[in-house]
Amino acid sequence: MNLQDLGFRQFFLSQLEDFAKEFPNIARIYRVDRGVASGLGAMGSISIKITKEEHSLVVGDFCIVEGNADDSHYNLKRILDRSSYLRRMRPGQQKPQGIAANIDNMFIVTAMNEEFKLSRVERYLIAAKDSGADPILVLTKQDLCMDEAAFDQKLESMSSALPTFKINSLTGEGIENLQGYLGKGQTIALIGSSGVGKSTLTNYLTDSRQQVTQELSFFAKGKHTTTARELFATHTGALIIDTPGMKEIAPVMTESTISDIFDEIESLATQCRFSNCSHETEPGCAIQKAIKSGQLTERRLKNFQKLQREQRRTHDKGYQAAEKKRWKSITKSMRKFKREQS
Ligand SMILES: Nc1nc2c(ncn2[C@@H]2O[C@H](COP(=O)(O)OP(=O)(O)O)[C@@H](O)[C@H]2O)c(=O)[nH]1
Ligand SMILES: [Mg+2]
Ligand SMILES: [Zn+2]
Repeated sequence: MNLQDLGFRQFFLSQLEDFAKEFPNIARIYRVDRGVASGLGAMGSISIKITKEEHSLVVGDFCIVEGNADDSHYNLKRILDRSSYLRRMRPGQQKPQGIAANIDNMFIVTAMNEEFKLSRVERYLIAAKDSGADPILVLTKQDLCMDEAAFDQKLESMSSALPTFKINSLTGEGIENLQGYLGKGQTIALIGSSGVGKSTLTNYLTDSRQQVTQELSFFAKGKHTTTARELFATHTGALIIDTPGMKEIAPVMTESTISDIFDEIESLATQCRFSNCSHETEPGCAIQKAIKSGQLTERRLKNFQKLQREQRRTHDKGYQAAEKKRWKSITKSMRKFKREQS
């Protein structure tokens, strides 16, 4: 297997200390299971033992392994620095969970029906920003869309210049327009809610029978098919990672990634009369003015503010400490109240 065809390039090459020695031991991870990962490299397809400490390994990683084909026991020596890293927060956990690495383009997949929500797309855009991969919006089930004009209008209210493609994965219509992202050695990851058609698109592009769509497996097992994140090769030599359904991604957010996605709101805010404007009822509010004139939607402002609150709640230690203190004092006064009542 040619490493370049696996997505290996200068960025990774420059991390090698001894090219001649390390080159034969480079593998790209195409599947991760408990305790073992599957990799592909010059040595062919291999299994790599992973210990607890190495559980940060994700699909798409490039790594250096140790071992040989004879005893088929490869060990992980080193994970190469990632050119991009898709990750998410999980409820009740402090540390983000890695999803996939070294992705060039992230396909945000959403269906052109009731499933479609701009606020969800904006959430995915923040996840893409955090990952370092370039986002592409892929709208599936074009055949089921009743009012395309209304749909386009919705899309326009999102200010970013996001490359957008409408497809029908059952017939393949529109998929040819994605070819620019599907060249040899290019890596893409599909993310989106369960049922939007990620596996169907993956199947169309890979023509593989390893992956069956939900519909087929429904009879077989009565549950979803995409159980593991896996890297597949498309007809055109691109590498594609399908992800099992994530209902709503909780991206790792910073003030700056949110500002990047909502940059027009940030720049409007600088034009408000008061520098501490809450954009509600203050006179001279540039944001309220933009909403009245139809330049900005109320929905977008609301989502922006919601994400900002979420960001502070999950990532801002000072905010968390203040909240904790506030709740402590509420609980205390409630106890006092109860005591006085009895
Ligand atoms: N009409 C229509 N149905 C589609 C399209 N793409 C996928 N589907 C159907 O949507 C269902 C869910 O697809 P699947 O690929 O399993 O979704 P996933 O959960 O995102 O992987 C299946 O029944 C597919 O046949 C499309 O473009 N048009
Ligand atoms: Mg699927
Ligand atoms: Zn304002």
